[in-house]
Amino acid sequence: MNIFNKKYFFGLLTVVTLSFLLVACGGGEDEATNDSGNGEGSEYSQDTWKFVTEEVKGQVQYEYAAEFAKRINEKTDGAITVEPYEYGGLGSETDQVELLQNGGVQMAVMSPGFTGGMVKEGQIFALQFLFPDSVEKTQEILTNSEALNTDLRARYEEYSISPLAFWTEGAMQWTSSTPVEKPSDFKNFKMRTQESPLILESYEAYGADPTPMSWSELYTALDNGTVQGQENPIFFIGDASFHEVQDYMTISNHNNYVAMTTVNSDWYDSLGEAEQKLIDETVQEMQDWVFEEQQRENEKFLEEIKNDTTNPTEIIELTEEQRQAFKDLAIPVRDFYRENVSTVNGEILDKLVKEIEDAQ
Ligand code: 6CS
Repeated sequence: MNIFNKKYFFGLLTVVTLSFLLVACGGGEDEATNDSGNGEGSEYSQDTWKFVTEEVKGQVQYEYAAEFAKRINEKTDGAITVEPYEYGGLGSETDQVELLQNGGVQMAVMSPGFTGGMVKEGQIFALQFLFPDSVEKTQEILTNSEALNTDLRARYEEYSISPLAFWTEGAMQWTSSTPVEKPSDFKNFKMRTQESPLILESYEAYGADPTPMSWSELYTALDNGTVQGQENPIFFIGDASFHEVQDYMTISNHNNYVAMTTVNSDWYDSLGEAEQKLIDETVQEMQDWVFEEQQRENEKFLEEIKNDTTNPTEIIELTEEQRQAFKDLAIPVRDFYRENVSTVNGEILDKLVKEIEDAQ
């Protein structure tokens, strides 16, 4: 647990204004510490890049930005400093999307779930049971997919956001105040979701009553019963202490939590070839690193949740038959995506489905 123990801290998003000022003054909250030089003689000019994330220290996205900062610092002999920012000081997740778009920060780890109202195609990640059950295979597809890295990227670039990589933070599970084992358990169930309309649609398909909200409000909302459950990878459930205010965790593996490494498109285009290559290569190298990081964190927090006798959580492992009952209701949502969400007649989805089939 840390100060973001998240239950106390997040009432205090009033620090937003102050933090914006800090950003404007270039005051990164945790700059890359292991400066490997002062950049003299480096082929790179002195520069500072701000890198905002939706998570806090110890969680995958923030640790990703910190590792990226360290690598850039080393590779440029200290000429380029990357300042990673934890979630909490720069507004909500959707505020952070705007901040990247208007160039207030240069880089961001972004969850497509918070851009769904804008980049319609990005809602593809809301489709449950689409990616393989193997998280490793999923990471391979996210890394190599042309549908995502070329076609979907182009859709984001219409909004000045360039996703340079897609990666998984692990399989998502459900936590709840009443047991969830079959779709009827979701009937009228108040489910917290991210903002994408298609995520809401996916839970309505189970009969649930989805409510979008920021994760900063989630601990309290679960505690006071405003919502009865939520979905997230295990590391996030444990680190944000959601299990403390939930009685059950269903191992459903119904989807992967996908995050994107993004840059402001105009800023990226304005960089020299050497800087672009530096970023691209480092982002690619980080695909294996982040896979191992999420695996380590997810395993660690599964043990912590199991061993937390003060806040016992009953863990329900769905059988394949039980998962199939959810899958049967999730598959038709793909047609809804094709017909009502996609602006390219589901072409990106069709291509992705083919890539997934080929990869398996
Ligand atoms: O549930 C959420 O909204 C948060 N979950 C994760 C795994 N990362 C950040 C995100 O905002």
